[in-house]
Amino acid sequence: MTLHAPYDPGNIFAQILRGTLPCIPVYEDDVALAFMDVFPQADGHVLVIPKQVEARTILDMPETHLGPYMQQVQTVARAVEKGLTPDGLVLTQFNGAPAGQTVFHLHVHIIPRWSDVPLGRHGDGKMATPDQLEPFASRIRAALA
Ligand code: DGP
Repeated sequence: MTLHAPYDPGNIFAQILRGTLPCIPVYEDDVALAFMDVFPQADGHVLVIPKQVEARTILDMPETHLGPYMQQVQTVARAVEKGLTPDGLVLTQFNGAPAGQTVFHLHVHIIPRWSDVPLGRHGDGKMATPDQLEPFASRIRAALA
């Protein structure tokens, strides 16, 4: 995959947006959907993706959609902080395969950090089960309520 390529509507996150693949959601409005990452680098690792756009990377994102989307990234980041009380939060966003991107629909990772817990590697590790993810999702949802 190159940095510049046509948007593939069959990508996993597009399927999640269409409802043809499941996810564990924490937040949704007209602008963005946030859900648990199934390969979490830490407990409570959330992905926030924009809706109503076919943007593979930050470079493709229409300017008029970027501001509202980033506002919702902040909304979810605040809820992760309130719900899980981590010591820190890492936000990451990869553009192009050489940069580490594996799913080609724009997304921001929100990764809680605790001082004494090492960060898991990006794109590594075991797939988490819904039972493992749901307790963190419900605390984030409660923080958004
Ligand atoms: P990136 O490598 O930045 O493109 O991030 C893609 C992330 O998406 C990665 O952390 C793993 C996660 N992921 C991959 N497939 C799925 C899936 O089917 N569902 C969910 N919830 N996350 C996925």
